[in-house]
Amino acid sequence: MKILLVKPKARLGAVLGLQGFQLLEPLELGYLAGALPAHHDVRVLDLRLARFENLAFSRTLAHFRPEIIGFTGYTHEGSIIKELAVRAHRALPRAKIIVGGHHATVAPEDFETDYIHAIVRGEGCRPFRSIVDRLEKKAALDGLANVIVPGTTMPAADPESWPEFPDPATLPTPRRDLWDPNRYRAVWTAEHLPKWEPLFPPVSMVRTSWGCKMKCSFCIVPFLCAGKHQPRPVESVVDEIASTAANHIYFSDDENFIDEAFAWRLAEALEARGIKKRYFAWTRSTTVIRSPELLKMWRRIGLDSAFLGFEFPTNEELRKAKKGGTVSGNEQALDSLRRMGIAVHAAFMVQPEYTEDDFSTLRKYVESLPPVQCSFTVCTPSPGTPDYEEMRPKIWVDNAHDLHDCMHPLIPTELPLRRFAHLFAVQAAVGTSKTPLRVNHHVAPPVDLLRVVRAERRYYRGFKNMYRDYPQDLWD
Ligand code: B12
Ligand code: SF4
Repeated sequence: MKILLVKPKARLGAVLGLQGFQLLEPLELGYLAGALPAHHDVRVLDLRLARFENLAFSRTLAHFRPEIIGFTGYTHEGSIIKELAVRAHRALPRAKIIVGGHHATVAPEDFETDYIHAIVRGEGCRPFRSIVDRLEKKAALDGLANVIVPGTTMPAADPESWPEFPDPATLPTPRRDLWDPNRYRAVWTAEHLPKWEPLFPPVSMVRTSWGCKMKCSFCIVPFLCAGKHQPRPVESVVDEIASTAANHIYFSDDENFIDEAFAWRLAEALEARGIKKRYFAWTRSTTVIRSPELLKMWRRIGLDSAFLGFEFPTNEELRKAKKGGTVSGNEQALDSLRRMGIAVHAAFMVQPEYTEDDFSTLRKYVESLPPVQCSFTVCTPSPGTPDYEEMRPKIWVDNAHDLHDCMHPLIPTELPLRRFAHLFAVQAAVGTSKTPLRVNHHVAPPVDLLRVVRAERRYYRGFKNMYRDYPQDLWD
């Protein structure tokens, strides 16, 4: 069968701003394609790469004429997917339209329409293969695990009913042959890079494990993975990394080192195979403090940079968010990683209730840190979680899902919205000024420096103009 897998292009300026720094492979679509028998003709259409996404979509439909179209998407892309599905239905009324991904998992009811034929929740490989098998035999789609056929009963909306993640050993190898690896690049952070080393190398995204054992109150991951961390078989990860064309690997785990034994085995296996790549990983301050030798080992095999959720500049906020760490612990982890030569990406969150003083506290705190790459989001519970239900009566817009990019406040801000957006943008600018390669005056190719300047401007503008995504009466 002819199968088209589509990743939509976001509309929110804040997300597009972030994309100026990182545009990563559509890994989820590679997994789905990898799960299908080889006789199908599968294509990936990543609309993030298109200047005119509607045109690119219509052209592909007209030339390829898929019989099955699969859409992936985050919550802020839900409406965009529905619009694309309508266009696909009009152009190819006989094509079957399937949706999956994060929004389909947390809010499947949003996709209950006449022109969507199946909604897949949770991990999609096995359900998607079953759907394609059934469609090939012209059979109905009812009764498949984790597949909802619109028009039939929707499952309960609480996280208890979310599908469990399967054993990662049963998952296929993602098909990276379906896209051009050179199109996917991310700004590469490190404490020091050799002179003239490019700042935006081609990057492959690899997942070594699923889930996290922690239960930070703001995070959706514990719900998605039922509180479990499940690593992949070491050999399959090593084979996948060895086979990627890119020299730079961005891990898309939730926490790369939380299972120490697995992380040791993986590092040793990569070293034994003589694989020399550069890595970016996600971890916690508590893990770094607990396992410095493990981090040193990873540094030895190529870990350039690690993501740490600093979240807040005060212990009171960290306690409230059940982060299980402290401000001094974050600083200790930062110091320890820097001494190993590993750069830190520190992620912070602001709250809609933030006042001028709170922003000032965060700004001063970030300014006081040693060189570090920073990012900022607004603390926003995910649809489907108890925290979201608690917030729901206070939501001040009709289209909350369209604004759910963790950068738009969904409840009234204490400050006037335009002022909030301004201070948020200033915060982002303070953050970018601290980046290690900038502080250390890395000598980079001029074209890359230009790209950084452009990305920073776009990122800043995306934050500053965020208030325009709301009805005008909420601006001031
Ligand atoms: C890595 C990551 C990123 C990376 C890169 C993602 C990318 N490809 O561009 C970066 C850092 C750039 C990023 C950015 C953002 N991210 Co992010 N990210 C993640 C993370 C940690 C892993 C995602 C991933 O790659 N998984 C690996 C793939 C293989 O798995 P998957 O996407 O889940 O896909 C499987 C299933 O969902 C299903 N499936 C998916 N699509 C489809 C389609 C069909 C047809 C079918 C049948 C099945 C199916 O099968 C897939 C294969 O197993 C998740 C957390 C998590 N645990 O999921 C957050 C997460 C997805 N991100 C999130 C958000 C909000 C964002 C941002 C919008 C905000 C921000 N401030 O960071 C931005 C914008 C990204 C965008 N383009 O819109 C949220 C989404 C919440 C939601 N309800 O939508 C998550 C869940 C984090 C969170 N804690 O809330 N992210
Ligand atoms: S440690 Fe990270 S991934 Fe795990 S629950 Fe907390 S925020 Fe989520």
